[in-house]
Amino acid sequence: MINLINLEKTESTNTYAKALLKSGEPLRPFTVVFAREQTKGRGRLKRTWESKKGDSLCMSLILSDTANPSITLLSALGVHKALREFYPMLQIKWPNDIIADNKKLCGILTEGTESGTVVGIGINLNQTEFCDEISRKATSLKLLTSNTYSAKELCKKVAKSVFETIEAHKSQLTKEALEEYTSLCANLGKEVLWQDKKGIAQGISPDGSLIVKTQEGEEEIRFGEVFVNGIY
Ligand code: BTX
Repeated sequence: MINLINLEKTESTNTYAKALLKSGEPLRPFTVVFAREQTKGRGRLKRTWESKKGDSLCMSLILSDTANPSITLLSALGVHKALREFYPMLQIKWPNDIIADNKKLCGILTEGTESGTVVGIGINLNQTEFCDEISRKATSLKLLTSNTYSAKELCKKVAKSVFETIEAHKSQLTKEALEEYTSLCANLGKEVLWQDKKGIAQGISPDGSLIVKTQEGEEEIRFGEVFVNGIY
């Protein structure tokens, strides 16, 4: 089912996937770009994503949908489903970090183009240490389970799960998807800080926004970054 584009080394699987979409070259359904080594991994808001050959999973799914918050949240559900069989106590930090023990195991970068959407997924697999900048906030499957993982094998499993999740919900944040997401969301009930505001996260709205109760009333955060007290 999966059409795997297997690269030895690339700057960023998201950049590669976006170039493929832009080229107009016909792409088979369920195409995934996988790289054993990524040299310029990107996070959200121009941040960098650290990865190491053999220890990290770097992959990008290509979808024909236009980018929207539903895709972002459904992707997190799909990754969660694939990874929880290895470590059940995983949560999602809104909008789409997969976390364990309040540390980041996986980051997802969704980028829209005129002809489709790229869902870039970075998972820490076999690292036992991280660089100083992220050592307090990152974890890996190996640190959590003491096992070692094959990036390519896991890529196929994660890709299948994310494509299936998006298909099952027809690319929409359905009532069932919203319920599942809400049950896994680590933000809820916690104090969150964003821009210069703070409040308590109450829930997720049907359009995927984070609902926060502040002293002034209820606010919906549509996108961006929130800091959650107690989570990295
Ligand atoms: P983000 O902006 O939420 O996370 C980036 C931030 O997370 C960094 O500023 C740093 O503090 C921290 N960080 C960096 N590397 C790691 C890591 N390995 N583990 C934990 N924390 C880290 C999240 O962005 C989206 C990341 C997507 C990465 C994939 S990899 C395949 C694809 N290609 C590509 O260039 N990006 C995506």
